[in-house]
Amino acid sequence: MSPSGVRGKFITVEGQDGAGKTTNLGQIERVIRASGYEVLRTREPGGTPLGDTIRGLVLHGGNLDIDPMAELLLIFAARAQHLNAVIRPALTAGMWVVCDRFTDATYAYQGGGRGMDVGVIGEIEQSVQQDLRPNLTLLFDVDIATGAERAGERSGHDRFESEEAAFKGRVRDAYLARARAEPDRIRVIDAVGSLDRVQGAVESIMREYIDSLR
Ligand code: T5A
Repeated sequence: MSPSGVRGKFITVEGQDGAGKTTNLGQIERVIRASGYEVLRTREPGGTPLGDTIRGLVLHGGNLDIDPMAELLLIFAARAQHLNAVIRPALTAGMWVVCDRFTDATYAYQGGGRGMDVGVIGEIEQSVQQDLRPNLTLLFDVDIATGAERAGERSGHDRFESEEAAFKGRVRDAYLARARAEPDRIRVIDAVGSLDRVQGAVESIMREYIDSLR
């Protein structure tokens, strides 16, 4: 059951750094459009001028010695703005929203990676989002070495990409634990294979979801 006023569907895309989320967003959008729905693509942290400013701090504020609780609150501050200025209005207008990362990333990075209390994350989530949760989440899963190798091909690593392998392992474990807890919403894609295979899996999950609505 959707929250009141929401007519569109909220699709989120998750995974470790370098898993291939961004590469596959276009494919997700194409399947949705081909089924006759309008789509808005956005990302977190970001999606608004305030959110992009916070993104700059959280990803590149390596010199700021950001406290984990401050990081968590900055991410939810960006999310509050994004939800109220962009995501809710689009869903209310009947558009589908495809978001590159959302609150599962907070549970994975701040909860799993940084070890923040997931009960606290849940309380802030409830205050900021009320009853809004993603309808479907595609989790791109790769082993740590593959993710690091793919992310490593870019120059200038952000604060999370610069973390040690143990942090990345906890992020992956937290994502997979969430997928086990919510298998209907979070669909895991083995993203180690060729792009063709990954795109085939994306297409079949999206088609199955859209068919289930008819
Ligand atoms: N964050 C975010 C938090 O800590 N808490 C939160 O609540 C939120 C919302 C955001 C950072 O913020 C943190 C987590 C993140 O570290 P980001 O830029 O949105 O950063 O996320 P990144 O994961 O850094 O994005 P990346 O671009 O690194 O990862 P993607 O999008 O998963 O990977 P992508 O698609 O750019 O692909 C990486 C490379 O791999 C290749 C691509 O061509 C590209 O070169 N590739 C493949 N190669 C071979 N085979 C395949 N199947 C391939 N798929 C992709």
